[in-house]
Amino acid sequence: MPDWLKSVDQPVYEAITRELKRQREHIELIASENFTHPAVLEAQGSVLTNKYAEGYPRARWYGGCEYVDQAEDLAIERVKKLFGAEYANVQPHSGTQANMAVMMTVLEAGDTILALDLACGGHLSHGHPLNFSGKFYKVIAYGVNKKTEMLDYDEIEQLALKNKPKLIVAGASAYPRTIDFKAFRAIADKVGAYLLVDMAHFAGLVAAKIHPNPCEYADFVTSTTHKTLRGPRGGFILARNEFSKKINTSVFPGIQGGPLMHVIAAKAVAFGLALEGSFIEYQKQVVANAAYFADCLQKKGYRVVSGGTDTHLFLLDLSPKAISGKEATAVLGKVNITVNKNLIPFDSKPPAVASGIRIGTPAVTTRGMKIIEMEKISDYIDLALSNKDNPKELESLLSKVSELTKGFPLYPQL
Ligand code: DSN
Repeated sequence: MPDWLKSVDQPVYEAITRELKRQREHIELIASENFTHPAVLEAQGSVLTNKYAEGYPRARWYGGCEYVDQAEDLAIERVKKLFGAEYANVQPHSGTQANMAVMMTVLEAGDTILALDLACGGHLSHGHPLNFSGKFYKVIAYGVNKKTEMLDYDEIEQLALKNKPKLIVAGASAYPRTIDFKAFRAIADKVGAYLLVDMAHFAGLVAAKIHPNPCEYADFVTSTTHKTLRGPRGGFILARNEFSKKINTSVFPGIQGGPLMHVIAAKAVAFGLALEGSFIEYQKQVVANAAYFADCLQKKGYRVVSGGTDTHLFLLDLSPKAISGKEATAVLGKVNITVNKNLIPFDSKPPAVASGIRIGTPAVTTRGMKIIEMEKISDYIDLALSNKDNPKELESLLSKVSELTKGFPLYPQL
């Protein structure tokens, strides 16, 4: 860890050191998290944090932007290449801000949007009543089919025909199946709606070309950079050139001031790494690990929502095991396995308790774990949940987890 921090601010240094230790010693299964490359950390911790650069490359409101322009140009060119997009804006500070900028580009307050219900895997920024999207716009939510727990495109079409949304949003935070972008495009065309695909969760899979590319169908594609894409925390927007001016204005000065140039440089590094061949192998392993992991738990009698996964994540319905998502998260935390509680479709429990947990494989795969480790971790999860009131068993599991994580060193260079 850096010596400066240690001597200047001991309490913050300690918090960071402890977090590094936690990341090293825990099995990280939160589907939206990953371990970014040290080169990304270095760019994000660089002197670019000192620079104001409101505006866009070669059209800034501040002097001295020639080198941050280079970084932003690299990020734009690389992300366009990665996804085959005509236009990119890499300034959104987050996925939510990327969604907000797109909505502000094509919607007026009070317009109707059609998006996936949070309870069925949607995201807060797709119309939750407490989020800007739910406050500014009229939100019609689609869900999943009760039997298959998968998107029901006939139902989505019926809702679109009935409610004539101006924008249809596809994409999710907790939906394990491939989304049919072509079907969404056809529905959007039928009602004259714009189509926004939020690919934040599966962007890495798209970049590796092992998942359909929403850029081929959507008017707007938004994403974060830190999930399967394995970059710094942030967002971006892709679209056709015709929307470039309007989106640029929506991001700045619409909803943001100075762009975070250190983060944009780190995004450029992450996009560069994602263009390398090894990124494809990594993403294939992420998906293979998730499928095998879900299978292992199913064989142990757990119910996997929708019967499996096509992506980097799956949902476990714990109601047959008579344990809530909240309790399971706490029990697994005791043995250094990190997950998050999650609503399952048609959940009878409130979001803060939830009947399920969400499990994702991007982070453990970055550590080098393969299906043999997924089998081990599924054993540990089962043992922990079956022995939640047995401190001795939990203690023994903690040592097994510790042995496993030691075999896959994380950030040995830090
Ligand atoms: N909070 C993120 C997730 O965990 O999926 C979505 O933004």
